Amino acid sequence: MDFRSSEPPAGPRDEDALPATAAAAVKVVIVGGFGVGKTTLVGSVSEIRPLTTEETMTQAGVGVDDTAGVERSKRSTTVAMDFGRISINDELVLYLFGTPGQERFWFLWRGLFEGALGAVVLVDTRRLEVSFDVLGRLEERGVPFVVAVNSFPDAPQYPLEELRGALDLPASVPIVLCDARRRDSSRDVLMTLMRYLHSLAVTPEAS
Ligand SMILES: Nc1nc2c(ncn2[C@@H]2O[C@H](COP(=O)(O)OP(=O)(O)O)[C@@H](O)[C@H]2O)c(=O)[nH]1
Ligand SMILES: [Mg+2]
Repeated sequence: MDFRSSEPPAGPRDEDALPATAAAAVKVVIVGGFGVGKTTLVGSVSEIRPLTTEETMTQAGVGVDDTAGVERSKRSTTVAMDFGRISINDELVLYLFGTPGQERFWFLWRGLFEGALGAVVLVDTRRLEVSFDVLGRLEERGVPFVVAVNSFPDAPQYPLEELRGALDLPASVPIVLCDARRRDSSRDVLMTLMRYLHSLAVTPEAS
């Protein structure tokens, strides 16, 4: 019997396997208000096919999900979470969990933050307020985070220090610009978080 076929083999792909050298796996959570680019960031940076639980937005979301100011192409919304993986080097692997920003999903937060070392908060300068609740919740929980300002073309641009003031962020919290659609930019955001977590571990009073 001839088993040759043009179909890809079933089961895990080689690139999905964890490198044999991986010594540490770290859980990182990507949060932010509705439509700030969480699913996009996890998708652009993940080396495995990202798992995403996007649902087409239905009438049920009308009046609940605030789509004002969101890209016109935003036709789906994350109902549970995004999941991806990125190897920072041969030994360190990050597992990324994108969580929905809508208030009706707060109940998911407890489980999602279990064991998380840190978080990335994505913000959209057209709608800073959609990320306020998320920032407050992270501060309450004492989860270390960095802020990434996602660049939408028509979004107003402010100096980062002005945004720091508007978001009421302590001077020690890193704030960076990013384009969540670009892998290198999303990777830089994660590297900023890793450097920040490292600095906190070395000098805990910096937080
Ligand atoms: N121009 C631009 N569009 C983006 C960027 N990030 C996300 N988008 C678009 O914005 C919309 C919302 O992004 P999505 O990742 O679904 O947001 P989420 O609700 O936070 O998961 C989508 O249509 C994306 O294609 C970005 O950096 N620049
Ligand atoms: Mg999403």
